[in-house]
Amino acid sequence: MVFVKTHDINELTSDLIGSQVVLGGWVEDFRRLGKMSFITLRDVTGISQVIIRGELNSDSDGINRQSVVSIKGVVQETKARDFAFEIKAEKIEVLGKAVHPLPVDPIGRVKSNIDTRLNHRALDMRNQRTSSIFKLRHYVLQSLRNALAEKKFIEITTPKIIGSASEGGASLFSLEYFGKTAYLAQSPQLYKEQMTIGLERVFEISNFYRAENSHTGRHLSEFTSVDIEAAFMDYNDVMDVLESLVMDVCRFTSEDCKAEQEAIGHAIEIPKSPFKRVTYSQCVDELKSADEKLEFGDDLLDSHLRIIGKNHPGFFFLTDWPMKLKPFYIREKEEDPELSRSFDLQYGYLELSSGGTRLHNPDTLKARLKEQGLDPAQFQDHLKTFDWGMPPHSGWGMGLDRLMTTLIGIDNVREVVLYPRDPDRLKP
Ligand code: AMO
Repeated sequence: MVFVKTHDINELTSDLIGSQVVLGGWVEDFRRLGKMSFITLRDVTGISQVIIRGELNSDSDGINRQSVVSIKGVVQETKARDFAFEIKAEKIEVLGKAVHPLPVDPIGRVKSNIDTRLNHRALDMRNQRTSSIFKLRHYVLQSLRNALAEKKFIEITTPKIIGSASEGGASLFSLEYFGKTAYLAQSPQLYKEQMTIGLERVFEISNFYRAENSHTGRHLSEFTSVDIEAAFMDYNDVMDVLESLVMDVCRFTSEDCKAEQEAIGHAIEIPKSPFKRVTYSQCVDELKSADEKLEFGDDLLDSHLRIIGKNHPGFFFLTDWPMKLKPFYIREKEEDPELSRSFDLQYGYLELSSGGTRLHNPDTLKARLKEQGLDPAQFQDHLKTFDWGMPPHSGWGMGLDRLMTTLIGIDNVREVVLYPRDPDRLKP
């Protein structure tokens, strides 16, 4: 029994030369050369070379690639180019044998398509590119949480099983809930607005659910949303918060995640700040001059956004959408009530976030619900909080999975989600 790990591979230093250590990891390569054998051992932190002289113990016979092993040995200097040190093995124990051949080659020498990799995701995670994507995702979350806490936002967790639609009726998954119908939350919209009453500035990072039958590289049935809501802020203020977070994430990952960028083969760019703010009306003019047939008030189709995205590459805000295209909770511009205090954050054609200033007057909110064909009685639990001293507030929701794809320069959200859910994928 040697499997109590004393060190991760990246903890081996010259101070340890001559000392006994116990490492644990996976056999990336195993070669016999006469009476010597060499193991390339990988753990989550790096790779090391292990040297076995002669037949060490019966277990070393059974070693094959990708099995998990525990190795007790002494750290020594090495002549091998790719390693800082090597371990002279004293005892090896195979803790879990890997079958041969494996359904996915973790080294990536044999390429697998994305469906095969997703069907064997845990094994795919031993691939350096894949694991680096998820390490980056971890650092992005860490950076977002730190930046929001610094801006005095309080993290909340809202329910995901809800009794009525959070944003109106569309795209809801329903489920049976002790004899009643419940739904999976599409967003924390109503709860996050309500929380501004007591906490002023809140954020949530959670999974939400959309029953959209979309088959694209940017839509999932279950996605991770980063949401904020802030009392006493206007939509311009929350755009500033969003821009500052995106800048922080890009700077932090670009500077501190060099190994991950190298493994992915993509250098994270630090965008130019401030991000451009382009109004919806300006986009309509740009589309008309590109001979697109559309009028003020029409929604922007994917084909339109591709043109706008070419005109404005990288991050930019698309602001001041017509009121009629926006959900019931968005507030109008007093100086031009056909327009809303709203925005999307775009990365070229891709929508990363949308948000705006909210209505906080309960009478106007009730009237707007009716205008949009929604029944205020269905929103009673929400509306009653507006009589308890609701502050003016604004917020946004950002798709974390989409943000990840822009950072690492790929166009399929499935690459950055552990076990993606889409209309064709419910397992594993
Ligand atoms: P919206 O519906 O625009 O706004 O969603 C916000 C952001 O969430 C991401 N997103 C998705 N990502 C992957 N797959 C999906 N099916 C999917 N749907 C949405 C997008 C999108 O920009 N309550 C408002 C936000 C607010 O005003 O605070 C909302 O949910 O990146």
